[in-house]
Amino acid sequence: MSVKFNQLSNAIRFLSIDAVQKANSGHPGMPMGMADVATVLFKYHLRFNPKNPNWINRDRFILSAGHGSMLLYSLLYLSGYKSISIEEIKNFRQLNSICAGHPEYKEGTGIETTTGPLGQGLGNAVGMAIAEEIYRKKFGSTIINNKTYVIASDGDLMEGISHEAMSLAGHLKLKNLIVFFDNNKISIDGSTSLSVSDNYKKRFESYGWNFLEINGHNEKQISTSITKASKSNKPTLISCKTIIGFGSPNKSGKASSHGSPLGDEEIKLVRKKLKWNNKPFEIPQEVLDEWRKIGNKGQLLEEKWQKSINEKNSKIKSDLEKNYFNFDLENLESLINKEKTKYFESKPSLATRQCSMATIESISALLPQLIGGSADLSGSNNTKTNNSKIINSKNFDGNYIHYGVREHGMAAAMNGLALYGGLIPYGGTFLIFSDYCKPSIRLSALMGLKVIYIFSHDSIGLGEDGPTHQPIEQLAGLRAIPNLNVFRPADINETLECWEIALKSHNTPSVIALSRQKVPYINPKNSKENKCEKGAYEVNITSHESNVTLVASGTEVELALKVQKKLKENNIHSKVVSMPCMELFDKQPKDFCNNIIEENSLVVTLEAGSVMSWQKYIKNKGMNIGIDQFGESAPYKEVYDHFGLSEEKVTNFIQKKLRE
Ligand SMILES: Cc1ncc(C[n+]2csc(CCOP(=O)(O)OP(=O)(O)O)c2C)c(N)n1
Ligand SMILES: [Mg+2]
Repeated sequence: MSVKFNQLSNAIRFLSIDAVQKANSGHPGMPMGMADVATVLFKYHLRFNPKNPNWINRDRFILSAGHGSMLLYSLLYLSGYKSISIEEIKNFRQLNSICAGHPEYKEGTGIETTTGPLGQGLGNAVGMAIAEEIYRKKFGSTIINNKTYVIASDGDLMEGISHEAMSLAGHLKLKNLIVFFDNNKISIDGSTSLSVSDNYKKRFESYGWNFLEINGHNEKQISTSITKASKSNKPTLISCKTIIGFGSPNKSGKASSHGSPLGDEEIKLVRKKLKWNNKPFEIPQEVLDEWRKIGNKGQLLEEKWQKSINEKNSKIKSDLEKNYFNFDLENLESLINKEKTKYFESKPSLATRQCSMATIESISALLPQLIGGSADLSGSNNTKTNNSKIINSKNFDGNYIHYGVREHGMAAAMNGLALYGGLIPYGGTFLIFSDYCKPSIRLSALMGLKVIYIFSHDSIGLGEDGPTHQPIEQLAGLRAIPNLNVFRPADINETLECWEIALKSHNTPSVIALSRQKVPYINPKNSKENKCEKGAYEVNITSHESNVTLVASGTEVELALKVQKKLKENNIHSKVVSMPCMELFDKQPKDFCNNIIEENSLVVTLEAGSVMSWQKYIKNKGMNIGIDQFGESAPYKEVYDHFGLSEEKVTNFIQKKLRE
């Protein structure tokens, strides 16, 4: 007897129902509602190979409505991914299970990315779809032609980030992006009519999208819409009218099925209604076989693809492998050293944002994988260089994206670019607007992605634009994020070194905070060693008997050196330490740290921002000099002076402290 379509989708429904019930926690409603759409997608359209989840030309499947994660685990288990066994499904939401509540991303498992924070997956998908266009342009459409499919919920489309991401996708005409909108008109508080009256058709058409509307429980309609979407020259939103908790007599169509187990009694009724006479977690062999057949088709697809590559010239083959799997580290090191030597000779005074631009210009010649961009501040962030080639809807043969004034969308898209594989995204805005990217930065860190955030105008040093633009607490906030390196280089030498570290940090994203104002060259001697790699180093010491240690970052290293000079005029010896990256310093052995910041000296930290992240370095004595109030609008030197960050004032503080 042949297996019916609804037996395939019911397998998803019951795995989800049973896993949530066993965990006594989770979201059954969405997987029950979207099981039909997902089954059609996997059965007839999605090109994937469970035997090789890393196949580069696989279609990407992103669950933006990540709370419905049991939908994804069910699909991966049923179609035959090794990563998800039935035991793992039984362990849903338990410690160390791959079947976490909201999985983010796990390489080689079929979990491309799903999101806890609603809307992020949509932004990631835009980045993935851009990545696909870039690859396709480079390698040709017989080699790269994958689609990016997303399931998004009401909540995803209510989030602000969805507006940024969808608008950018429409502008770039990302035709291989197909979003299924789980239009069940229910969110946690109840009917979506409580809070939203958007006309989705008009909304998406105004973005330049193709809009289709279907019954999300009708196999034929679902399949036809995907075929239509595949042929479109625009991104497509398929609005799927579905019933949340489909099959539950008492909870379907209701918010009560969204985020809690259905309960034993109700589950019995669903089993009866959907004619599913199997025990929990039991999938009839013929249903499982049918699902595995769906998965097994992928191996053939990949083999065919591999053959088409083998038929291409070896240059394309090696480029694809090289570009995708690694990049030229050795050449990067020697390039950085060459640049360091050049600047050691000329010792230029430059704003560190200019230093970053010079760095990008030289490394981008070596690294075609670098994909830059800015949220409409290219000239201020200095992210665009003479080697930047603009990507637009007509031509993806480039390395620079004008993201528009869409910081959040940009950051989420950068995560997607990195997730696709082989590309290294960097993108800029002012440090103050890092707050507008924060949820995505946090996810870069959580997922361990190589994304480089370029945040210029990194302090009150931006001057006249005033307190709305002057970051105070931003560095402290970013430093509080685990697995994120926050760099604040002091000159061109440090900027080159920080960029090198960021490029070599395979599982850690980086923030590079850069100044608007000029800084002098401070590096005392030319060395091949990357001193920023240990987070901090001694810049200058006036005597080994010094009793003051000045620890500063970025633009305040210049101030520290000036204070040191003044102290020396008063016979006080000191050491100046530059600390471009706290996270790296904090990982060094104790001896190294104690040697840099000596216990028995008066430790004074200097940074034009919140002192919060510096408090750990002064123990009981010492001083944190910084700014813990909003800035002021004035020429920057006056603002520095106003907040006590002048050589005279800092020197006086220190002398006073020494007299205590
Ligand atoms: C940014 C963000 N805000 C809030 C939440 C909590 N949350 C999870 S699902 C959800 C809304 C549920 O409605 P919908 O998106 O339509 O999903 P459905 O219930 O239809 O599955 C909310 C508010 C979240 N995950 N992310
Ligand atoms: Mg909903």
